[in-house]
Amino acid sequence: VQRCRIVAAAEVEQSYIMIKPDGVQRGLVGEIISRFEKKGFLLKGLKLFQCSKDLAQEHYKDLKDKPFFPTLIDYITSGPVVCMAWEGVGVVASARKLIGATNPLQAEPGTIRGDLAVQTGRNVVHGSDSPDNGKREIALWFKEGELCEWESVQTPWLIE
Ligand code: IDP
Ligand code: MG
Repeated sequence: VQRCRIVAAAEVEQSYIMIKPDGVQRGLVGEIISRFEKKGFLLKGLKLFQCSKDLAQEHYKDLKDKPFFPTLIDYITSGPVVCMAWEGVGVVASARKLIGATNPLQAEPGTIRGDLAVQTGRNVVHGSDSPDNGKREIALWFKEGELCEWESVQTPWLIE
């Protein structure tokens, strides 16, 4: 309630964050979720999910002409992923910083990929690259009714 009073709705964005199958297999789910929780963003949706090839191809449609596209689709569909919708002012760009560069060897220490991965083809997590793509991806991965409308008791202690 307080957040709505002090932050214009237009400024609030959502980012689609996904822990990829390697992150799930390597037991990094808690570690990765924890980084977004501790930063102070609001979790609006969360599920463990085995995605189809069609969904993976739709999600990554901008990359369909890349040589690595078939192996990317195999990777993303190789096991369950954790789908998340995170909300907050500036969450899209901030999540990209928390995640780090696409190539984990170039990602800064302190970022998720910089700390937890070594190869682009196994870079443990996805984050939307724009607010529009955040909306598109959340609509793609979550069904009606799967997101929760709620307010965190922490909000007045995060936003003045
Ligand atoms: P991003 O995930 O940092 O936004 P994108 O360029 O959008 O990076 O690529 C999407 C995903 O495709 C990457 O996270 C990675 O899993 C995979 N990918 C990108 N480039 C390569 C590559 O050169 N080889 C193998 N996989 C790649
Ligand atoms: Mg991308």
